[in-house]
Amino acid sequence: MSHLESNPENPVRHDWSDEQIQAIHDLPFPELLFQAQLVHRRYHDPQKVQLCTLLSIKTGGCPEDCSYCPQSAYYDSGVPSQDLLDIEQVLAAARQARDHGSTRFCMGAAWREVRQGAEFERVLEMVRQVRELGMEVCCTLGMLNSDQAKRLAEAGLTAYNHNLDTGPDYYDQIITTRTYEDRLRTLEVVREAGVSVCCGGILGMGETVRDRIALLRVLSHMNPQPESVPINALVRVKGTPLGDRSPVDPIEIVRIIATARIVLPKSRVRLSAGRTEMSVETQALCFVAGANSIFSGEKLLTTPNPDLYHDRALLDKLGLSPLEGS
Ligand code: SAM
Ligand code: DTB
Ligand code: SF4
Repeated sequence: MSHLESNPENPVRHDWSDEQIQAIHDLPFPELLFQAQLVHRRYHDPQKVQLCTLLSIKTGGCPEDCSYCPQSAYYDSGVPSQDLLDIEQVLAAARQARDHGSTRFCMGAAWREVRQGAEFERVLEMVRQVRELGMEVCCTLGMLNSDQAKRLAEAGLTAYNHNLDTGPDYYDQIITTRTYEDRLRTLEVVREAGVSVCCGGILGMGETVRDRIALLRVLSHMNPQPESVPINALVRVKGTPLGDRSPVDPIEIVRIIATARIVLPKSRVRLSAGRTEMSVETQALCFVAGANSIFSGEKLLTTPNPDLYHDRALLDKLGLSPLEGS
C-alpha cells in the first residue's frame, strides 16, 4: 500500500512500475474496491454513467488478422460485409442514439488504415454532421497519418479509439499484420492533432495477468493519459481463432477495472464489449470499481449488446443515471 499512502492526493502518475500496479491488482478484493472508490470519487461523479452508441459504418473484409475479430477477412465468422454507409443512414442512427440518452456516437470501420479519397471525405462529413447534433463524436478507423488526424480534428472529432488490446509482449500472439509500435504511432498523431484519445484492451484472449498489468502500465505512462479507456471482455465469435476460449472470470474483470481506475484516475473507464454475458452483479461491481461508461444499444459493431430496456433496468436498480450531454 505504500505507493498509495505516499500519494494521499492521488495525483496522476506516469511512472508506475509493473510491480506497483500488480501489488494494487492483487490487494484483498474489498481493499482494492475501497481504494478504487476513493480515487473514483475524487475525480468523477460516482452516480453518473456515460452512454455511448456504436455504429459499424463499414463492416467486414478487413485485411488485418486480429485473432479476436469477426471482421477480419482471414476468418469465416459469417458476418456479412457492408460498404461504407451513406451519411443519411449514419445520421438517422446518431439521432436515435441521442434520443435514447447517448452522449457519444462512435463510428467504426473495418479498415487497416485510412486512405485519402472519397470515402474519407464522406467520413469527415459524417463527423461534421453528427457533431451538429450536439453529440461527442468518436471514430475508430484503423491507422492514421498526421494529416488525416488533423483533418478529423478540423471536422470536429471529439475522440479517436485505437486500442492496444493487451501488453506489448503478448501482442504478436494476437495480431501479426501490424505491430504495437504502429498502434503507438497512430495514438501519437491523434494526440498531436488535439483529439482526445480512447485506448484500451480486451480481457480473455489467453493473456496473463502480467500482460494486462503491462497494458495498464503503458496507458498510465502516456502523458496525458487517454481520456477514455475501454475494457472489453472478449466476445467469443465462432470462426475466429479465439472463438472457443473460456470466458474470463468476472472477479478478474472487476480487478482490472479497479486497477485501471487507480492508475488512470481521470480517465473515463468504459465497461465495453462482453456485457451480454455478464450478470447484473458483475456489472454492478464494475461500477463500484470505477467503471463510468457503457455502450448502449442492442448491437456493438457486429455482435449483440444488452438492449435499452435491460440497461435502463440495470441503471435504475443500482440508482445510477446516464450522464447528460453538455
Ligand atoms: N479496425 C479498427 C481498429 O482495429 O482499430 C477499428 C474497429 S475494431 C473492431 C475496434 C476494436 O474492437 C478493436 O481494437 C478491439 O479492441 C475491439 N474488438 C474487436 N473484436 C472484438 C471482440 N470479439 N471482443 C472484444 N473486443 C473486440
Ligand atoms: C472498443 O474498445 N470496443 C468497441 C469499440 N471500442 C469500437 C468495439 C467492440 C467490438 C466487439 C465485437 C463486435 O461487435 O464486432
Ligand atoms: Fe480489422 Fe479492426 Fe477487426 Fe483488426 S479489429 S480485423 S483492424 S476491424
